[in-house]
Amino acid sequence: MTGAEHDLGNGQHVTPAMAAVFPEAHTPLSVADPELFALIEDEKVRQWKGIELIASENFTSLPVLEALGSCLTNKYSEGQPGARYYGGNENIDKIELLCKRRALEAFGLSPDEWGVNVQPYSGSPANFAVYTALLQPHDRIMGLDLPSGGHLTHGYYTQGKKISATSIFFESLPYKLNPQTGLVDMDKLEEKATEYRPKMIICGASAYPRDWDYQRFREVADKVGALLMVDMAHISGLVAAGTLSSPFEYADIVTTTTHKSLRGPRAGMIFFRRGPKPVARLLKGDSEGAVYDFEDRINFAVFPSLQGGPHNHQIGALAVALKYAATPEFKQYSNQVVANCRALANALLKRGYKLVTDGTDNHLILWDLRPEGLTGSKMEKACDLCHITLNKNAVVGDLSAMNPGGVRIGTPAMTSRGLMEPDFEEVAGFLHEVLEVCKEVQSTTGKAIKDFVKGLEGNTRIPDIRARVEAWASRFQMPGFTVPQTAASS
Ligand code: DSN
Repeated sequence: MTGAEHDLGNGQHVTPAMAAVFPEAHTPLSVADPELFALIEDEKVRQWKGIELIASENFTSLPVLEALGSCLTNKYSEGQPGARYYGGNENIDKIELLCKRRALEAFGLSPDEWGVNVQPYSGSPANFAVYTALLQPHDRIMGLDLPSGGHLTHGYYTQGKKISATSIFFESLPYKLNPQTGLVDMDKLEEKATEYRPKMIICGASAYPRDWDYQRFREVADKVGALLMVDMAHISGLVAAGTLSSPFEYADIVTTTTHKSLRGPRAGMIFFRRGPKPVARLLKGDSEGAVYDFEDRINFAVFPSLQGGPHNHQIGALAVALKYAATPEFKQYSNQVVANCRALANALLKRGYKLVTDGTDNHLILWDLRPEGLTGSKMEKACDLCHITLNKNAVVGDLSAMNPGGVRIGTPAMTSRGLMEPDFEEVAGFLHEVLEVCKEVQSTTGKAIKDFVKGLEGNTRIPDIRARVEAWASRFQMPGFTVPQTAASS
């Protein structure tokens, strides 16, 4: 042994040979890389002292973080449990099977009717794997338009440019919101689908404050002979908890990320139907008694078509999150996410502000800032300076996502820190103050964003709001990690 620092306890030690080739093998991050360590500590403080309102973010748990930082990251395991391309997967197989079992249980699914692939690295690869598996190049798809709240991977393109790979490799015709109500225009969707005859209809969004009429989507899909894929990434935690309606009765395929309302690690899943097809879902070429053939096609699309080795640390961490997603406490959490969102919405409405659809059913609201003479970018920037994190977002009637007229605000992350309805009324108070500053600044600088940002930076109310936001937010505990002692006592 070369020194006390190499004694690992339990009778184990770092040998001189290992120390020579791998000196940091057992060194804590704080010693091995103080520069990166300090940046992570700074990020912990940022997360703790701020009000986190990005609707797609959440704070995960210590056991999820532990599994993410475990030795599972070391292992290659291409293929499926029991049929891998490398040896040494006896433990990884058990972990992936556990994760799949828990995924089905969390959403109340029978393995006779549904299967799941838990290997997608995240939501975008999951969606592209579905398209790769079930569509031919240039097949037609229909998804919610991005300026209407849809996701890039649902086929987004602009007048001059195909933006998403989904629109590069497939023909995409978006459906939209009804400009009067801000709700998905189901009649128009049906009319367009009847003419366009898509091979797949994609239901789901990144910025939609209401629940979905899955039954109507199914009816349209059946009418035109399309597959129905539901991307429930934003709401999967609320679906698992039963807080929102479930798409599984109606969908052929359901995809999701796992780090949003589900509160797991950053990863993705694809659920696919198994077993005999109901007569109403027989597609052209299917005979009666046909069975779903999605499983092999989807597994093959994930690997070898699109991905390499699964990220086993993510799959292990996801198994942990799914265990908790099936508990009564998670149901209570999800109900609170929605109750908090309603409280926030009502507090803003009471102040006379305009929300898209005048409220919310789920974890997010879309605040239309156009009646205030502001853009989403300005509010986002001002909030950032006050240590409130949210994002600019298109609101119904915006033609482009580049200069949107509103902001998207979500409650999953702060609900994980224990905030309740009265706390979100205080959040509305902070947002109101920031908006007032924006108006005041714009009245002196004019509308140009460069001048506006300069005006914000020189505004004396901002440091005061920031100090009060930080003092307020740091009263709430952080899940998953302890804040650095120096920050906690400052
Ligand atoms: N970027 C995510 C969101 O914020 O909605 C979706 O992928």
